Amino acid sequence: MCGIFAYLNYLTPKSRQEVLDLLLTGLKRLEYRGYDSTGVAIDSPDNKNIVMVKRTGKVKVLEEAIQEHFSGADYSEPVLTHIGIAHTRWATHGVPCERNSHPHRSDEGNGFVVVHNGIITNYNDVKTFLAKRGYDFESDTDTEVFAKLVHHLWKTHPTYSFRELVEQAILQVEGAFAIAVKSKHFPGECVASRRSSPLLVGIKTKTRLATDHIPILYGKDDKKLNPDQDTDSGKQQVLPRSESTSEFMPLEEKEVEYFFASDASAVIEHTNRVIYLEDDDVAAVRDGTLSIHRLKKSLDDPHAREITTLKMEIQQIMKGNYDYFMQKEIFEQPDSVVNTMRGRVRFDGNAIVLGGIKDYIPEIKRCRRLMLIGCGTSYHSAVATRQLLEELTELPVMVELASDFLDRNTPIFRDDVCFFISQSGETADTLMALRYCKQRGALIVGITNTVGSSICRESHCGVHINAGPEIGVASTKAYTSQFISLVMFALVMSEDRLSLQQRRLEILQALSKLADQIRAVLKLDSKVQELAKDLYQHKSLLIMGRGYNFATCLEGALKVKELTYMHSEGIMAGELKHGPLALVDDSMPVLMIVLRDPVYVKCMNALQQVTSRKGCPIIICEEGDEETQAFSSRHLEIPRTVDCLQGILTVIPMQLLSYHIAVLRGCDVDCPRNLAKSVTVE
Ligand code: G6Q
Ligand code: GLU
Repeated sequence: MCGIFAYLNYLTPKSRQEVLDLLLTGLKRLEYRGYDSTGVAIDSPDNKNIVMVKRTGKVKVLEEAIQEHFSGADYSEPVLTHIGIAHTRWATHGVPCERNSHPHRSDEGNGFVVVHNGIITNYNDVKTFLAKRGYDFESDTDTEVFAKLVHHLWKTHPTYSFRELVEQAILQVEGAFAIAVKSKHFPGECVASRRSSPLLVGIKTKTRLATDHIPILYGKDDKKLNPDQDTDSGKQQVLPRSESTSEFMPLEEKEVEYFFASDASAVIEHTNRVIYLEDDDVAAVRDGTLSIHRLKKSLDDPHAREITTLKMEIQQIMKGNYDYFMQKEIFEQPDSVVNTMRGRVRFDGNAIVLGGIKDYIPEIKRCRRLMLIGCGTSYHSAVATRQLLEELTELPVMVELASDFLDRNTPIFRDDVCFFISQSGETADTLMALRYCKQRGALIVGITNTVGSSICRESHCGVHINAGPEIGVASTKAYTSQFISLVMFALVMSEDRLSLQQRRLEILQALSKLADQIRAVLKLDSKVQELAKDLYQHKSLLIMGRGYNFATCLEGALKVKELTYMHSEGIMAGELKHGPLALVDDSMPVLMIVLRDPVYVKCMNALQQVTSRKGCPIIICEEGDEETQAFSSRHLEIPRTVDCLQGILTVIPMQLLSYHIAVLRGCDVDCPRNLAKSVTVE
């Protein structure tokens, strides 16, 4: 969910060239968030239109295009008041290409243009509504519907202010977004809003601001609403005006500059005075006045939004309050798992819709077997969900390391369904395996985090895991989002199996609690840090488990290896007596996962084998499981969830442990030696 940056100067002379430089610099500050394409929109030199430049690739490409398109005397003339908007895109709907890049426009005349971060989940319904009213769409994105919806409201409600038009459009869309909108019909005005995606407003004035708060307003602008125009769009009524009761007034400054951005790293070099918008806030600037509105009034609403003073440096802001991107991504998982399920899992109706594969489900149900193919962490997400897939699809499920799969020239048949799991969507081994299977007539399903990637494009269908860009080389939130995506697929495959409804319901209920349970596990961070101090000077770490948690052992061992350069091995607890037990003595670090699930007794058996050889394992167990805890003074307690989802919770202490050991060993957490984020060579 990438980057928005908008700049409004009011009675502050700036040439269009200076504005474009500001917009480009703002995008450069947001590059670290990961993106695949960019774009800007400014007023044309004659002030009669809006001009846009959009490109796939890096900001540098956009910069070169701007130099080509926007140069000459017209662009060096100072302009007193102007609003420019800019965007870095991480595609979720529509491959990365120029016509899918933002800003998106309402019509040929660029009447309204919008930049958007997030996902409009009901965009198909809105698109149908607008298409019936004569709108043609030029992109494959969800975002475009917003620009055209505002335009439709403008045509049907000519008395509405710009802010009211955007508000009404927001009331009609579902999903997550941060948006900024500009319009040639409302020059010098900007409206921005957010719901589940971050957005802030930076304020720069020549003199110190007269206030530290901006009131929250409700309801209509001072314009009589033409009642008979309110019936045709079926929209929710805008609240009747309730005078702002607060002692604050909207910010009315003479010479002022406003910066709208996804995070403060794009603003800090201009001003340290910012307002962090909250969900459903609508920020509007008109005639230099900034006002904050809310769509719905609730009792616990504050009277005003505070203008805070930033104290962080750019570098610190880019990683939030974290020291590394990987650490930030570990702590993003309560949100990323929700984004993976957003618009797909309907907890009220216990229904699941995976739009990217729903047309292929009948064919998949008739297949001979499922094959899950990937590398590294992506392969582990396949191991983690294999048992559930077998249970709910009642099909044979094979999990394959792409490299070994290719080495064996594995037989593949036309009635095979092959899943290719890849965060980057570019891993060479996985891509080669995809092409091998496609040549043999199998159905190809892509599970990726990168729209427009090779694996995404070459698959017949697929699921976008919507984890947001993952910057750290060591995969964390992509793993849990891949895991969830495969669980959702298993639930879709079994929706018509009467005998499985109870099991499905149990899993759906567990999914609805997952984000909070992940937050609870993250609270173990300082305890894990203490354990890391015991371990970081050792040479090896054995991680043991079985059943639904064998994948966690493999993934945990991989995290330890790639981040700390320590040897680590994921061991199937059932294999202990067949060799690995020889490694155990009072000096070998061991971590064991022992949860109250169908293999609990067998795991306890393994635990006793280890302790009887003087092993002193760290144990990951369920909250309150005193019987298990009795076997070790070092244990991490995690919340109870349904057996097939335990692996989402048990992997998090492993992620944290590998992170803290890496820090203690002075390793480069985000860029471990010898590794790349995407292995595009075989
Ligand atoms: C794990 C690493 C690495 C990665 C594989 C597959 O932390 O990031 O093991 O999982 O290289 O990468 P893709 O998921 O992008 O195919
Ligand atoms: N869903 C929008 C798109 O795919 C915005 C994606 C983003 O957050 O950059 O264009």
